Amino acid sequence: MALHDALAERGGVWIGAGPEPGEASEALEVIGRDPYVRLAFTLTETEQHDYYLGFSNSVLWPLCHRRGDLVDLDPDFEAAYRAVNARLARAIAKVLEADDVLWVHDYHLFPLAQALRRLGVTNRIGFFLHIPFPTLTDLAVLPKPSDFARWLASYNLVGFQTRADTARCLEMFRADPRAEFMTDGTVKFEDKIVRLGAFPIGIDTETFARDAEGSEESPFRRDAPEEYLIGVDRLDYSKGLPNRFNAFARYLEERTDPERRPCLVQIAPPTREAVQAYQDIRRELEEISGHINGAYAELDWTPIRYIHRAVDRSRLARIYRHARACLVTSLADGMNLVAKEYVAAQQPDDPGVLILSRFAGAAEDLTDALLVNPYDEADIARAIAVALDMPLEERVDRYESCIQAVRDTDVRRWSKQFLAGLDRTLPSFEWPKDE
Ligand code: ADQ
Repeated sequence: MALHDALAERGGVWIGAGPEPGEASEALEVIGRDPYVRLAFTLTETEQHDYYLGFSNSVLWPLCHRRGDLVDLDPDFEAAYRAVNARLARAIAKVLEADDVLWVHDYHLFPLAQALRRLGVTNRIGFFLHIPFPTLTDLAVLPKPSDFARWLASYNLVGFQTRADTARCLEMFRADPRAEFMTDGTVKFEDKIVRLGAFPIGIDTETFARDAEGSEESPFRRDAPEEYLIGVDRLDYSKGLPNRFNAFARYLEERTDPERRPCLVQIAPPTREAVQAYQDIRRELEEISGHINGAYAELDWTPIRYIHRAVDRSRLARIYRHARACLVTSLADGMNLVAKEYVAAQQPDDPGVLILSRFAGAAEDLTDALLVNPYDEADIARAIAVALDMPLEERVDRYESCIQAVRDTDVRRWSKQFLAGLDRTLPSFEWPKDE
């Protein structure tokens, strides 16, 4: 959505992986022209397995989300990752024009700029990392952790979600004797100069708020739970769903008024189901929710409604609006847009309460949410009790602070600030060669 708006406004070309695996090709295929040109590159079946599910989602994703135990160091994965980035670079180099600016997104493409520079590409290239940047200890899980510095230094500008991510990346460069810190805040690495910075991503706040207002009727057609909390996450082990469910059970166990029967509505569509860790988390959650419903349900009350599929966005906005609280309990998360969507969807004169993990990037900005330690189920259970009993005045105060932070990081501002920052960096053909 963010990039769609930026491209439609500024003009440009979108390049991404095609929807289906096919034959490896050195060319990009036009898959759309309106409102901007879209080009696709094709992954083969093997690359889909080794590059996408393999190195991207079974090495880099767990590594960046502090799950070194889930990293699969199959050498074929690493080889496919390098090969796909090199082939994509060749395909892009063929269509790139002299004054084009490239904006590369996310962990699937860390080495793309290095591969492009090797082909002689001197255009400005920016990179935005949507997920957390790893610590030095996390990086040490990789066979060649020092690659990261070279990959990143090939960009002109590297953007992170938070100041904490930026600090971790600086720490990586600080630990590398090849890096030098320049007085203008950039990092010189071998013959390259890179600028690093935090560009917290956001949502289209006004559109989301409008969608939420759409209709005052309940988003549930019938049989609406009277008082509910909402959770919306891709079904991913980084999102802290087992601890959320267990904390909710703990809240139910400890509540002083047994007549109070809130419901946790959890919407969690499956992703990356070919990866074992995702099959495991799905099974674990089904067991926990079945167990909790078995223990606490009454004939007219189901404590956890667990919906295992995607929900239409405007309906989602209304579900947020009617929820008394939203639970975001990620163990690690780049930003977490659900937190911002929930705030944007609230009714200003009677808002719900955001319960937010300290380990989600969003906690750096939404400091007046109810911040919790997601590893501490008692802490989350306490926050649920506090949220459900919070007086109106405090809810409004917290909401006003949070909505301000959501507006300040609106997605349009995010893309404008990043691209303006990239435009200000030195084009690479002006890089000082020797000093
Ligand atoms: P994700 O890990 O996917 O994104 P998040 O930021 O929460 O996490 O974004 C999920 C999006 O999908 C939200 O817009 C949400 O509304 C939507 N969504 C989730 N479940 C849905 C459902 N069942 N039906 C409909 N919509 C659903 C990665 C990083 C994050 C970072 C984003 C953006 O992991 O940390 O915030 O990129 O940079």
